[in-house]
Amino acid sequence: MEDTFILIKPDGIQRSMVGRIIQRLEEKGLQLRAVKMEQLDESMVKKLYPHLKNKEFFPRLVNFMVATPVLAMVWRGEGAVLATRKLLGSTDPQKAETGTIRGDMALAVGANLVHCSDAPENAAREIELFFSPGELCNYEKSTNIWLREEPWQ
Ligand code: IDP
Ligand code: MG
Repeated sequence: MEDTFILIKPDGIQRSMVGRIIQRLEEKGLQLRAVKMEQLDESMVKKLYPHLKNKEFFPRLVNFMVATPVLAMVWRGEGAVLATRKLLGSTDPQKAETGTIRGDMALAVGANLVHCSDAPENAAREIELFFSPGELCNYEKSTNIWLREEPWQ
């Protein structure tokens, strides 16, 4: 089982997409471990996006990310990091495939609704940034066996 970090950005909050985005993650078979609504500041955006700090668009990205609170979450499942990257689609919604969250629900790279981790090591770092270990719920869902490779075993 793998954990990944998902964050609904201010446009998702403003456009009332929280329910629909969570529904897509649940439908995929992922399990919610933690959720928190939080107002980010510039230093937190820098910590979330250390690889973008020197980009010319970074000041605009900061303004966007601090515009309203965001919804931070931890989701668990087999191959959860790659599965959620695919579910979100390309960074630029204009290039994202139809059927993906960004492809179906957004139009601009500066307002692409959701963040998700791009690798297991980044997922661990991002989860630690937003949650203490005690905030991550450990529980078994009775449906989990029906998401396995061989559910009948
Ligand atoms: P990702 O969100 O698909 O992982 P990253 O390259 O990590 O993509 O970029 C993080 C976020 O920075 C993007 O989701 C998007 O909101 C913003 N961003 C990335 N590239 C651009 C750009 O060229 N213009 C404006 N915003 C960008
Ligand atoms: Mg990224």
